[in-house]
This record gives sequence, C-alpha cells and structure tokens, in this order.
Amino acid sequence: MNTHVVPPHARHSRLTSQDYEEIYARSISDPDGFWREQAGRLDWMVPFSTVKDTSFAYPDVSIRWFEDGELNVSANCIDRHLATRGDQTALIFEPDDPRAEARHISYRQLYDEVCRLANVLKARGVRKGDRVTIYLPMIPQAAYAMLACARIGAVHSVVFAGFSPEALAGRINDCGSKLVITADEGRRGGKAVALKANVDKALESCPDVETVLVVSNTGSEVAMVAGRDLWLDEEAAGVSGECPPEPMNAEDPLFILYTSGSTGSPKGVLHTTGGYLVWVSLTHELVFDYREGEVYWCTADVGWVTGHSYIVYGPLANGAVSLMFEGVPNWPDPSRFWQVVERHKVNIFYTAPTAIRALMGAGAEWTQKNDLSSLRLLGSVGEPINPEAWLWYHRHVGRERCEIVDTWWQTETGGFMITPLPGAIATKPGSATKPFFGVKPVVLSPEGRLQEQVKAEGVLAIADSWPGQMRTVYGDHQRFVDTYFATYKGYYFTGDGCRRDADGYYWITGRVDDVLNVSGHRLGTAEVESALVAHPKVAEAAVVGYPHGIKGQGIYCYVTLMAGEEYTDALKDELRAWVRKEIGPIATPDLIQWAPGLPKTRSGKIMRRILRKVAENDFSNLGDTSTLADPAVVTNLVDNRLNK
Ligand code: 6R9
Repeated sequence: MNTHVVPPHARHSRLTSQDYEEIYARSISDPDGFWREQAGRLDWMVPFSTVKDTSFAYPDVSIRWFEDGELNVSANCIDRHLATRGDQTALIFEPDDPRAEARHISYRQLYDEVCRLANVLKARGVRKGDRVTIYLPMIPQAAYAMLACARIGAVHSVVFAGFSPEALAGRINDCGSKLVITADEGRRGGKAVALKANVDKALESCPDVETVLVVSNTGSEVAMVAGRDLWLDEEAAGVSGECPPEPMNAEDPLFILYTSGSTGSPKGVLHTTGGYLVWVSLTHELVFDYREGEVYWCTADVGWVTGHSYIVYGPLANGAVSLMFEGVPNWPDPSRFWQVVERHKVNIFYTAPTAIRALMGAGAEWTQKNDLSSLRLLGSVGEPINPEAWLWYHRHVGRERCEIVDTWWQTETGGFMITPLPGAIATKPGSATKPFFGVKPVVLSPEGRLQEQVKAEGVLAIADSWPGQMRTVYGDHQRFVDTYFATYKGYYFTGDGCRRDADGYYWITGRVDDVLNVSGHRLGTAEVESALVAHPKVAEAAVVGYPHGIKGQGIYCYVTLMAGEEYTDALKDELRAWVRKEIGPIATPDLIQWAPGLPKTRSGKIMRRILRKVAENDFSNLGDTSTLADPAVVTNLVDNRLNK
C-alpha cells in the first residue's frame, strides 16, 4: 500500500506540527480548561459554569457539556455577524441547471428569511421542543428552515429528499412532528422529484401532522389540502421580519437525524445545542483552515449529517461563505463540479470518495476544461478513500498544490474526529491521520483488549466524551446505551475497524461487520477494494465475504470497469494476480463478478448487506432495499450471480 508522505503546504501554517502536539496534549490533560476557552468562540446568553459532566460507564451513560449555559444557534450563525458582515454573502446557491442564475444570500437577507419563517412556524403553533420535519431539496430554504427551528427552539428532523414516502412517514411518526416543510418539486440532474406528492402519500399514514408548508421551487402545479397545506412565500409575506432568538439551554435538543445501523429501523440520532455548535464551528475553522471571505463548498446534501454540520452550522457559525449546490457531479457532463469551482472561485472543496471515483472513471480530461486555480484545500468524507482516488484527486483536481483533508467522523460524532490539520499533520494517502483536539481514540481487539502499542489493529473506539457527541437516540435512550456502550464497556464503540501505524496514524478499514476472515487472516474489505481500484481499468469495486468450505470465508469481488473497457475472463485473471501482488496471496480474490453498477444508498454508500446476500447465493432475504438509489442494479447482480 502506498504510504508516501505528502509534505504540508507551506501556506498552511496556521498551526505547526508542534502546535498540534502541544494543543492536543493539553486538550486531553485538561479538557475543562481547554473547552472552556474554545466555547468562548460562541455568543452565550447565559455563561456556563460547568464544562464537562460525562460518563461512558455502562449502563449509566450520560453526556452533558456546558450544561447551565444558554445560547441560541441561529443567533450565533446569523445575528452576531450582522454588524461586521451583514452585506457579505452567507450562502451561494448554484442551481441544478447550469444555465440558471446562481444566487447570493447575504447574512442580512438570511436574517430576514429565517426570522420570517420562524414567525410562520410560531403562527402555526410550533413551540420550543416541538419537532418539525424538513423534506426539502438542496435549496436555500432548507438552511432557512433549519435555522428557523433553531431560532424558536423547535427540533428539526431533516429527511433526505431522495427518501420514499414510506421512509418519510416512518421518520415523521417516530419523532411526532406536527408540521412538515417541503417544496412542490426538487430538481437533480435535469429530473424533477415530486416532493409534495411524496409528502401527500406519506401523510396518509401520519395522522398527527396538522400543517404542511410548501416552498414554490419549480412552480409546478401541486395539490393543496385546504386547512393543512400553505405556500411558504404567502405566509412569510404576512409576518414580521424580526423574531427574537429563544434562549436555549446548552443541552436542549437542536436536531434529530435518522441514520441506519446494522440492525433495526433507523435511529433518531439526537444532537444538542451548545457542545454541537462549539464542535462544528471549531472543526470547520481549523480543519479547513478557513479564512475570512473564502468560498467554501461542501457537496453533501443537507439531508445527511455532513450537510448539517459542514454546509449549515459550522460554516455559518464562522461567518463563512457556504456554497449550496442543487445538482449532481455528472450532469450535464462530468465537468459540472469544476464549472462550479470556476464560476464561484471556490477555495475549499469537500466531497466524497464515491464522487471522486465516478469522476475518475469518466476520465481526467474532464478536470482540464476549467480554471481550478482558486482551489486551496480539498476534503474527503463518507468512506475510506483508496490511495488511488486520493492521488487522482490530488493530481487532477488539486493539481498537486492543494492539501487533502480526509475527515473521519459519523452522524453520531457530530463533526470531525480523526482528520489532518493543514500544515500541522502531514498526510498519507488513504489515512485520516490523527485525532482532533479532545478526541481520545483507542484500538481494541475484537474481544475488547486495549491495544497499547502504537502499531495496532482492531476496532476503533473512543475513550472519553467530546462536545459534539450525540446525546441519545430520540425516544429510546436504552438503544443508545446498548448500541454504542454495551459491547466495549467504558468506551464509545464506533462500529469501524482501523489500523494505527508506527507513526500513530489511523487508517479506517471500514465497518467491522465488513471485516473478512480468510483462512484465519483478518482482511479489510476496503484494502482489497483499494487494490482493485488501483488497477487502471477498474472504476469501482466492492468486496464482501462469502462462506467458503476450506477458508471459512472467501473473497467475493464486485467490479465495475472504466468506461469503454471490455469485461473479459482474461481480465479477471489479471485482477486476481494484481490483488495478490498489491496485498499478498491471502487477499487473492476467490470470485470476481462484473458489476455494471453497485447497489448504493442515495448518499452514495455501497450497501454491502445486499452484496453479501447475493454473494452468499441468498436471494430470498435481501432485506430492506427501500433506501437504494437504483433498485434495478440489484436485479442485474442477482441475474449475473456467479455459479448461481
Ligand atoms: C460523516 C459520515 C459514518 C461512517 C463511518 C465510517 C465511514 C466516514 C470516513 C469513513 C473512512 C473517512 N466514514 N468518513 N471511513 N474514512 N474519512 O459519513 O457519517 O453517514 O454516519 O457514516 O462512514 O464507516 O462509521 P455517516
């Protein structure tokens, strides 16, 4: 595996490596002092006296930060910037259609929009603590809606606009929302998404919803239910543009975000007010080395945690210019991202490995058509980035000038946990590098033995609380305790496997349920995938285990080739030899299945559960496929299952 060190860029010298070591050591030895200082970056209405009151001791897990302080997230993201940067752009909106005009929303405009929407919510009876479901496309109103809830102390639950009516209904009912905010339609890659129609369908099984606020987005005609459905614009025009921010306790809920675990229905991950905002604001500033006035673009959807923390809350708390993009990377063509970078002179660009690999598959020539000289820093999130994709990103997008921050974190962690700090931590392609301040990662053996030596391999757990941590599973605290704190007592269990190298760098190997055991050798599926995609003809690969008479588990590989490559048996042999060479004989693929497409969630994560079932020849029980972006992919995989 490629482990060469890319030296930090000389310009990024906000922190040196010595600073990192010193500050990190202090954040661990004196968390109270350290976080007391860091929390000063926010405006508090009532100052806190205690900083940290947390315990991971099973079963009495409790997590409280800054617990007697009061503040308002919306005031921190908007009001406090008005005096100095009221006319500065807060959000740039780049629509799906490249011919449509982009919009710039200043902090002052944001204030007006958020106050009005907050007053509309109040007029419809929404009070502090009530839940509001947001089902919107990537349009500025999504950010307004989140901030309006925060302003009045309502708890938002954003549901990704790609989810089905069934999934939406389940999430509305689980948290008991009485109000839903949606749009007539969304647009993605030139296609319309019938959001209002989906809401109507969902509400057939949500008897408690009293109000639906509808954003007129595409202007298409939609059915409106009298007394229940209201056009947001009309309502907002009739209310005041001033709405005082509600003083919130630091531990009052800010939002719920549903996320899938390895079992059961999606969990409502609950984040609170003070610790979360300190965490996302500090990490956004330091990890992206954000500087006043820079244009920052995170390509995630607001329906996922990355959109919450790093499109809306972190950047706006820092007074940044945050770009929201409605479209997709490959429409109308694979240069779409780079057109946007050129158009808005983007300085910091944050995306997912799956997008990078897709663009890599389309060919590097698509990165050559636009001026990318504004780019200064690149980021990656969502899954382990294979060194091949990392280097492609570095070369073709960053033109070898930009550092890459590979940020490991989770919905549950609120923000970055293991990540490079530009200038302070030298990167290695494929490694998320080192813990952020205050984060105490540990490597445990699968049986739970603490691996004290530096070079180690096992499961990744966290030994102590950090301010951005989730506080509970909404409505089911026991599930929170059981999911994260029962397996390894005294630790927060991440569900990920990892390797720590001799330099203390962390390499996330993927979810531990994906670890293979081949003839007694442990092997990360990500390692094999990384090796496969390092082959010039391979665009994407997913590897799972399947029952093997002799080895215990065999290695089953699904492989997608680069556009124009031929799917031949000779190439399968070549790939087997290739992986053997890249990792070693134990990693030699047993079976390779050509896969013109891989089953992915709408956020781009490969659904390994399905791949494992297909590999196991078990088609009867493919489980819940409702979150798939393209269900036809599965039919194709089943039809082409090897030795079926
Ligand atoms: C932010 C986000 C969390 C899971 C996590 C891990 C994987 C995320 C990663 C990464 C390796 C990275 N993951 N970032 N793996 N390197 N830089 O994606 O949250 O959707 O909750 O997913 O994603 O497996 O446990 P979420």
